[in-house]
Amino acid sequence: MTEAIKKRNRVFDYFVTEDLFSGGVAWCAGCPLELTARFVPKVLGNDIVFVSCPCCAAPVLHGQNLGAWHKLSYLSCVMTGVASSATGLSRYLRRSGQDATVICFTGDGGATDVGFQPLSGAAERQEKIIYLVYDNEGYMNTGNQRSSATPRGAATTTTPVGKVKRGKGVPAKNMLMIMLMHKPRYMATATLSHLEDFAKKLKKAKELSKEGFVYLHVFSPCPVGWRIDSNLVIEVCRMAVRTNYFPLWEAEFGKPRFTVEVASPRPVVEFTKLMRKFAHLDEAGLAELQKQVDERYSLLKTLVEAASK
Ligand SMILES: Cc1ncc(C[n+]2csc(CCOP(=O)(O)OP(=O)(O)O)c2C)c(N)n1
Ligand code: SF4
Repeated sequence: MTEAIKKRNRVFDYFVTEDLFSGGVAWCAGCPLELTARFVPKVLGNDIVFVSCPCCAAPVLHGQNLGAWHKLSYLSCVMTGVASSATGLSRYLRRSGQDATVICFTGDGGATDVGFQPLSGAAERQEKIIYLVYDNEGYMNTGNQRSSATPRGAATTTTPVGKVKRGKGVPAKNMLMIMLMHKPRYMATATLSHLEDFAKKLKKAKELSKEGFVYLHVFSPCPVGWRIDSNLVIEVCRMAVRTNYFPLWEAEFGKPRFTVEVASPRPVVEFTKLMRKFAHLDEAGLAELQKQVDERYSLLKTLVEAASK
C-alpha cells in the first residue's frame, strides 16, 4: 500500500494494528465476511476474543488441522451457545482482572434463528459483550438455505424458483427492530462500502461494551449464494445503502439516529439488478420488495424523529 493511497483514504487513521490474518485463507473470493473479519481487529487491536460457531466464518477462525489462520484468541461454540458462552467468558475475564473485549461473530442464521434465544437473553441482561452478525441473508455454509433474515422473493435452495413458487414467500424477520426494542447499550448497522462509518461504530462498540450489551449488524452479501460477480460485492453494499434497502444508523439505549442520510434514494431495482438472487422478480415482485423497503425505512425514520425530540 503506497503512502499516497493511505493519505487519500482516512479509514487508515483508524487502524491500530496490522492484518492479523494470514494472506491466503479459505473464504470465497470477494466475500465481505472475510473483509469484516480482517477489518475488526485492525480497528480494535488484538485485545479481543472472537466467539463463533458453525458458519462460514468458522473454518478460518477455527484454523485447519494444527494450523491457525490468524493470531487472535478464539472460542468455538455450538450454534445455540454463542451469546451464552460469550457471557461466561466476559464475566470470567472481568472477574480475573483481564481487560479484553469479547466479540461474538456469527452469520444471520446463528443470530436470527438458531442462537436467537441466548442472544436475546444477553441483550436483556446487558451483558458486556459485542454481538456482531454478518448478514448474508441465509445459511450459506450449508448451501444457501433460507433463514429468517432472507427477504421475500429471494431464491435460495429451500425457496427455489419454479412453476408453483417464486422464491421465499414471506418477508424477513425485522431483526433490527427486534434488537432495538431490547434497548441495548449500543447498536449499529454497518457495511463494507462505508468503512469510516464502520470503523467509528466499532470504536464506539468497544468502549460502550464495557457498560452493557452491544449489537452490530453488518450487511454482507454472499457472492456465491446471491450470484454476484466478486468484483461487484462492494457496489452491492453501496447500492443497498443508496436504495434504503440497508440504511446506516446507530442507537444508544434504543434511541436511533442515522449516520448516513441518503438525500434521494434510488429505486430498489438498482440494487436487485446487480445479482441473480432476485433475477426472476417481475414488476409485481419488485413492487412488493420496494413496498417493504419503504415501510421499514418509514418506521425507522419515525423512531429516529421521535428519539430526537
Ligand atoms: C444447532 C445446529 N443446527 C444446524 C447446524 C448445521 N449448520 C452448520 S453451519 C450452518 C449454517 C449457518 O448459517 P449462518 O449462521 O447464517 O452463517 P453462514 O453460513 O451464512 O456464514 C448450519 C445450519 C449446526 N451446526 N447446529
Ligand atoms: S459461501 Fe458466501 S458467505 Fe460463505 S465464504 Fe463463500 S462467499 Fe462468503
